Amino acid sequence: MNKKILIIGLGITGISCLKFFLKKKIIPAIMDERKDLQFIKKIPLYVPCHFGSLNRDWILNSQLIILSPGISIFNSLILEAQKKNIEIIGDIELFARYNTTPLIAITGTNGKSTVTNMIANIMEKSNFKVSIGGNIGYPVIDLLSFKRDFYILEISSFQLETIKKLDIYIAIILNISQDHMDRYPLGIEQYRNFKLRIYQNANICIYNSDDILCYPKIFYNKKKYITFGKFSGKYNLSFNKKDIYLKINNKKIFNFNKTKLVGIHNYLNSLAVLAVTDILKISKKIFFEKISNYKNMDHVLQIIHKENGVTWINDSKSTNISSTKVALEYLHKKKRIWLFLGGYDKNCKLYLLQKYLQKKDNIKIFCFGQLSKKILSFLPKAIIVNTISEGIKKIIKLVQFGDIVLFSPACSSIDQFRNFKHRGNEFIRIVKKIHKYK
Ligand code: UMA
Repeated sequence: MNKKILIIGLGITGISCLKFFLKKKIIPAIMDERKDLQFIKKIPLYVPCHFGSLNRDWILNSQLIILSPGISIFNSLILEAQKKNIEIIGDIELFARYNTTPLIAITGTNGKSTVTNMIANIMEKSNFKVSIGGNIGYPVIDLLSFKRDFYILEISSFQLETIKKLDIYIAIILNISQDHMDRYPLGIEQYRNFKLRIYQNANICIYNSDDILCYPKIFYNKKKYITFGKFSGKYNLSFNKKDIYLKINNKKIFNFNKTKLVGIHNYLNSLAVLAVTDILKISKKIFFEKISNYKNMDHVLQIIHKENGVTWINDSKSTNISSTKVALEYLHKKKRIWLFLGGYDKNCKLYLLQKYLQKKDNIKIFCFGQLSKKILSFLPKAIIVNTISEGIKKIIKLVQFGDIVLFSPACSSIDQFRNFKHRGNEFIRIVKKIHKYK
């Protein structure tokens, strides 16, 4: 490759791409708007670096740009480069150009990481060699060094912005709702259009047939389509008094109440997983066994402390409204909930929570971060705190036996934290510390 290559963004994606090129004896230039990158000293001196801003000359004089997902293709300099016909791709497209391993790829507003993990667990148990990667936190380029039967990728809308031809064996869209509206000024349809790109070169498309936004815009004869949903689809649910059954083509085959899996959202996730395992002809016995014992990921409805009848729950993975609603639906059974909301403004219709929260008694709201004043404007009874530590200290004096403290912010974390994991770990650390020295 004799092109002048520029990598923009030196987070885990940019670094993985830099390593990939250097291994191939190709020297790209690198650029990041931050100056204080910790690992600058580790970058070989012969790699041209520009830090502290986006350098227009470098961008417009490059021939191939590898854009990190955190930087929008609608950035004005990137648009200028596009007009000059400079090729712009992301790490997923770069990976696709070298990959020969079949892919299972999952997108959706919520549940992607859970479904990625569930599929991997079941396939491993069935003796497939698999690795997971993508938005779940492992850059896809790193997967190329592992020989596997399948790679299972979690792919975000940001990553789908820069794909050109990504051959996928099975592509899944779990659900689509308001998220990242700061990045998509034209609204949810624009966000949806990027999500739908996952179907472009997929052999089999699995989608949620209760959610119209997940439907492909065009159906092709050469592709296979499989549906799942709470009420509709080949794989769906049936409610019978307290029991909730998994049905295939209207035939009950499994009672979710006999498992440790909790929440309708997880039952729906497992329907998509079953569709995949059926394609791969994995036995239902393995599916049932793995699903029955599935434990939530860290930062998803994670019980972190119980004391004096009060349960403290970390749900920091909730970075949008629908995910917080899922948490409240699951927990709100006549218990009083102390809810932490807030963070970075993604221009999503956060006020939609107002109608939902007003219907529920017994929810006390503490808000923090960049969005706290906005939250107060539509939830006037909310209490603003400067830090989560301040909120925890206040709540600990007010809670009573049976209460739940839920950290499910409904917003992105990047105003105060590195990411949702950093935010969740801080919540856990402070809750534990305050209880210890109480
Ligand atoms: N940067 C700029 N200018 C910008 C934005 C970022 O220079 O306008 C620089 C930053 O200074 C930083 C670097 O770019 O040094 C960060 O790059 P990045 O934001 O693309 O982050 P990575 O570390 O490469 O992580 C990315 C994904 N991050 C985002 O999409 C924001 C990770 O998803 C993903 O796990 C990782 O690639 C591996 O694929 C995180 C995420 O928040 C978890 N995803 C969003 C979500 O799930 O809602 C989509």
